Amino acid sequence: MFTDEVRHSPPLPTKMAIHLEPTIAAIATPPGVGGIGIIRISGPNALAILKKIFIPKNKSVVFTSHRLLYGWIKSPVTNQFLDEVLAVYMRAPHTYTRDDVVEIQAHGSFVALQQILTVVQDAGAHLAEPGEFTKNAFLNGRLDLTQAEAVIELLQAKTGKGLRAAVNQLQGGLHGEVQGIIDTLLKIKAVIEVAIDFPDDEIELLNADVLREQMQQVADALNNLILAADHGRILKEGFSAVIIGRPNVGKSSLLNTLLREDRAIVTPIPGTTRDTIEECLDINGLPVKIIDTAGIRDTEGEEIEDIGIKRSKSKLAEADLVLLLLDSSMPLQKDDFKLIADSKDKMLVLVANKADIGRTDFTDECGEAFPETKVTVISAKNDTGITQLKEAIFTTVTGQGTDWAPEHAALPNLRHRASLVKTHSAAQCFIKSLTTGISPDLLAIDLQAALDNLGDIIGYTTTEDVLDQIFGQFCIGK
Ligand SMILES: Nc1nc2c(ncn2[C@@H]2O[C@H](COP(=O)(O)OP(=O)(O)OP(=O)(O)O)[C@@H](O)[C@H]2O)c(=O)[nH]1
Ligand SMILES: [Mg+2]
Repeated sequence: MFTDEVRHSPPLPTKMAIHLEPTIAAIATPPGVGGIGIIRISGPNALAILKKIFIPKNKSVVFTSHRLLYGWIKSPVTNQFLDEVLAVYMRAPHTYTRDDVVEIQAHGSFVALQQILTVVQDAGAHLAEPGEFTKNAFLNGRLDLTQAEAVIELLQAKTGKGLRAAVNQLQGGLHGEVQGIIDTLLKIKAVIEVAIDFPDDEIELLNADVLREQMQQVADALNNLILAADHGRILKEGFSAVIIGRPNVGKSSLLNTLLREDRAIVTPIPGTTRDTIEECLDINGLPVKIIDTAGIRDTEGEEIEDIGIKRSKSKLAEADLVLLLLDSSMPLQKDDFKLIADSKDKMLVLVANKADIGRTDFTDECGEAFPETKVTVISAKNDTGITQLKEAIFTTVTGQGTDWAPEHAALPNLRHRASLVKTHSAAQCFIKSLTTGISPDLLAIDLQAALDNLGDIIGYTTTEDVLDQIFGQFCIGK
């Protein structure tokens, strides 16, 4: 997989050029029983190791690159045949890591795979660290850091939109945007450096208006990426939505209808739900953690219900979005008004449930009571209005219509965002300094700060600690 070259920036950091690694190996498929399981070996001795442990069916076979071979794995120590396998040798650089790679497709028994891995280690491979294959791909310059991070996002994507965003980043979407800004900054840097080298000609060489305009374009591009990071967070990590309301308004019924399963107990007895129930849901491509809660009301000191209500209130405080459920079959109650007041700092979707037995003037009553908030009318029991409710949730959270598709653009993550914000402030300092007529040497400092921060995103200047943190998030074998 992923043996194709991905678009890459020209200059490699020095550490990439001097990178030498041992041959590493790991089980690349998840633990458990599967039809097949894959062991991946990467490094200069990958082929030598394969030759030591693999007995091809066709004895005269040549180990041609990227060709699948059939045979058996045999332990050179015990001479025991371990499994019937397919094996492929892929010669560098057209591989995932850009080193020589061997993949052995064995039967998907975890014990059998462990035994083969032990034999591979006996033949000279080191056990790979989590993410070490991808880290080597990065160090060897096949992927930049944003693309390596895209691999994690691809593996962890919760929805189709999240997956498409990861693929876009893996194809170099974010890399291209950042590299474009770096290229502009390098052009500005060239002008500043000439001005530093020829101070007498400073006035003619430094056309402040042109430089200011160029840097303003950089600042605008950075701003757009910072905004896109906020979209990316919603799209990749999702948000939490808590269903809140008086007892018996149909909160658990709504949870069950959204999940399309009988998850929570539903009864006509007010106070049925005592504990909170959390489930994951895909709402128009956004990952949502949805939480059903105990109905909130003034109780007469019923201990268990009181604990449940306390939990409901703390979930209300933590959640990103509140789905406030009202019972449209009866007039608005004092507790409804109280709950709306409690949700005033939250993103709010007001839902009138029980439309099938609802009062005809209920929406008018809501309109008068809460003129600022639109009400979505549903019947959780009869499964009506649910599409409209999902749309209301989507637009409230994203501020966009349901055709919103940010996954096709570059979506920086929080790490990138922090560097973009620093770059933006360096760009602003540069513009300010130009206006006040500061010397080219000082302008060069702001410029270098901007370049270094962008270099951190791509991985040109990223420290070992940050790299360890990023690749530590991977699983072993990736
Ligand atoms: N007619 C009608 N009844 C509904 C609807 N939604 C829920 N109900 C009924 O209302 C009653 C309470 O439903 P639940 O889903 O348990 O309500 P809840 O808000 O979770 O209640 P608590 O857990 O006690 O706070 C049950 O009898 C449901 O069948 C609806 O859309 N229409
Ligand atoms: Mg309930």
